[in-house]
Amino acid sequence: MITSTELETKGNLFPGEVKAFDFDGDSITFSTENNVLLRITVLRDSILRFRYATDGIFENDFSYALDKDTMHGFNKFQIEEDPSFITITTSKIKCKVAISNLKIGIFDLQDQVIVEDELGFHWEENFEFGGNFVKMNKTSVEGENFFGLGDTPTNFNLKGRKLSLWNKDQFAFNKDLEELYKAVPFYTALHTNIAYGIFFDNSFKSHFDFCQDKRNEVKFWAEGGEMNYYFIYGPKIADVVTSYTSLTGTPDLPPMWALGYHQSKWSYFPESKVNELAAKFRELEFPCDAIHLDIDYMDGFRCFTWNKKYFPNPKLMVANLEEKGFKTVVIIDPGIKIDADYKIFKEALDNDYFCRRADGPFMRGKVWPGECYFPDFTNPKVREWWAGLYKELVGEVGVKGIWNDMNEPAVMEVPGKTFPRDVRHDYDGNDCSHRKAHNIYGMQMARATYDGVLKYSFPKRPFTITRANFAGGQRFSATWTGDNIASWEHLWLANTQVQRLCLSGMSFSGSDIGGFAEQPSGELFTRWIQLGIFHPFCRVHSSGDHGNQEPWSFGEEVLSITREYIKLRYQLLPYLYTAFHQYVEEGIPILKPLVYFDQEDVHTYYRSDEFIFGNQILVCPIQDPHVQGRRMYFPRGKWYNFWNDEVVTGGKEFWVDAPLEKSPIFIKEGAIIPRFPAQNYVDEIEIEALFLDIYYKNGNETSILYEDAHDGYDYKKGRYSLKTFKFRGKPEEIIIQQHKDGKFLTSYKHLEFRFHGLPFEIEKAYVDNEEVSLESLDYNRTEKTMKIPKMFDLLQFTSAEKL
Ligand code: MIG
Repeated sequence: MITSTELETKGNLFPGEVKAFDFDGDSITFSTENNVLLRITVLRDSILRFRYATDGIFENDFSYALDKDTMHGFNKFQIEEDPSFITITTSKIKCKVAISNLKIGIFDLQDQVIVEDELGFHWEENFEFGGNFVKMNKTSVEGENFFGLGDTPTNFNLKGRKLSLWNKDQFAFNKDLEELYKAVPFYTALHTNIAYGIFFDNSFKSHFDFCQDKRNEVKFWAEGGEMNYYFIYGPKIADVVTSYTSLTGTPDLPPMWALGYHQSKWSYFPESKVNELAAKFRELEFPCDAIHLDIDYMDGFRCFTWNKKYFPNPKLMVANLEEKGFKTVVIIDPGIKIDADYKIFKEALDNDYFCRRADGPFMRGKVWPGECYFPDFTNPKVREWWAGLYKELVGEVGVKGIWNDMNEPAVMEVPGKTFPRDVRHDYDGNDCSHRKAHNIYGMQMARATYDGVLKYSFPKRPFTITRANFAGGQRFSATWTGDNIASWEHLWLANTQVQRLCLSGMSFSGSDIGGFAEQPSGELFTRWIQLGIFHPFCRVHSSGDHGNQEPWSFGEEVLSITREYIKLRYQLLPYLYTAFHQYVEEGIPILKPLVYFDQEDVHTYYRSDEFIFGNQILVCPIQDPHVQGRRMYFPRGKWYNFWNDEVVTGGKEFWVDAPLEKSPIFIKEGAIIPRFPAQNYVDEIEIEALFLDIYYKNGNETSILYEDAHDGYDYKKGRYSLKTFKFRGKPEEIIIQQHKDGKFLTSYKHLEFRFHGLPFEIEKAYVDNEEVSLESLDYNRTEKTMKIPKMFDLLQFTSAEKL
């Protein structure tokens, strides 16, 4: 009997023997007896691109994921040929191509296996779709671990999981769900202390099997397009992630206010409610920088309109909020209401900007406004038009941030909750169906939005956030994890997902704090805030129909605890901003999972509760109700308890106390942590002194501090300040060297040091090799604080006995 799969497909096809190969610059192209082409491009000494064609013809080489400014870097290589293999050797790796079957093996220079093809490249013709399903199988070395893959809501280590990437609106999603809002076909693997990454740059629905079907086999395949992937060598996870992020790009720095606290709900209206909300934050001195308006601000859910009954004068409202230190962020969806009297609809219709079905008519679907058509954001002309639509909203009304939702794209009441596969897309001149464009639709909407918000915010920096995204989409937008639930499991998920997004190039992310669906208890809300202050994007949002989720909705205790944590976030803004700068410049994730922090420590492979915020703060959220503490794992090294300066030596698990008002926070020894005074909103006050908390270490540690004007683009002209502090501690001496870079002059005059864990009493101080009196530094012996002129190069503090 013939099964339906056999009817639909021909079964697996293979390349066969290599017949010839050829060079061209940094590429080598192989052709086989079965008319397969493989082109290997050496992008850098640690990055190889593999591209396969099945009919002897490559497609037009086009990718939305890659950053056009990506640098190729050092890529010298050698080729050797012997009867069985052709070997490509760079200064870091060897890639062997088997002549008999085109299988690939990649080794380090010590001939240690990094990864080898199992079946290798193969494909299957799909008759229904009229194209290939392209497949790759590789062997997995014993004990291999897998990390990454976007927002996947499952265990942090992906070993043993099977997942597919197809952007999907999943209201109140659950753990282990296969498809969610984003598609980031990139993972990092780690075995025998060697890390490497695979970035499968294919926007069709893709699938990954991390040793589930077979315990020593990894598979990835896509339902169309080319087998086109990048191999990225580590050997550190950090190398893999930063290389991937430099391939696919990073965003510009956001305005600092976007790193403040955001308050949202579906929806705040009318204007009087918004004003009350704003007033309440200030009255309670609960810091807040942004208020989000959800779909009800619009007129009948028509994008780029206002409901004039609720918001009679948006410009005035936005200006009044701004005066109190609040930025207004509003939502914009892709669905455009079919309404002949609606200007935006008419414009798109007249210019043929809407997506069409394969046989001609427009793609029609129901979303909030009712029946809608959808702009084809994969068309550059459409993106330009869409960007221009922000002229009024951002340029004139003064809205400071745009929130893009429903761009998976989501369609209501249809099977699959999205467009049918036949819908046509421009794909920047590479005309295709929705099969190929689906996963990048949201990213291209976010891109068009970013272009518009940038244009009309300039010379200020834009803020944009999107729900759906694809690899590389971090260049255009922040993101959040979508419609979660007010449950303890979802607090755990938020923690895992945001760490995962950070390993997937998308550091500017966060969750709906407190949960979107249902209502959190005060305890859950508090614990979630305690986690959320360490997420690069920090917003409370809820569906609004299960009760209130403003921080004062849970009584006095919750209000006062959560306020302290939000204040802590505001105090740590210079530290977070510095981590953001490192992300922008070097692709370093803002949150570092423990395995990223110390991959030589096997204990970290399956740990995901704890993470490092920036470079030196260890955080472990409380993820269970009614507990007074928990066991947590401390990575190797010494850690100061943030609350009482007790020192813990890591490499082990310990119990930590965590009553509701104290969530576990630890500081790496030797760290110098910058701190602002608490403020109600960013730039409320002029900073007169920057606090530096100095955590003593018997040894060395380097800390950095990035500063600029907090908004605008002067920093790109050199008006930034990047300081490197080199701390060196001995039993009776501390030396701090400061290295300064950049032309930005900070407003404050001096630094306020606070020493933690000092093992000796400071009796003598030297600034730039001159002895100064402790009085002149305002040294407070009990508090261990002192004032230091900010421009020093070298500080030395010793006990009297020393000299
Ligand atoms: O169908 O705009 O994830 O944050 O509040 C729901 C209303 C549409 C889903 C988003 C959510 C937002 C909601 N939206």
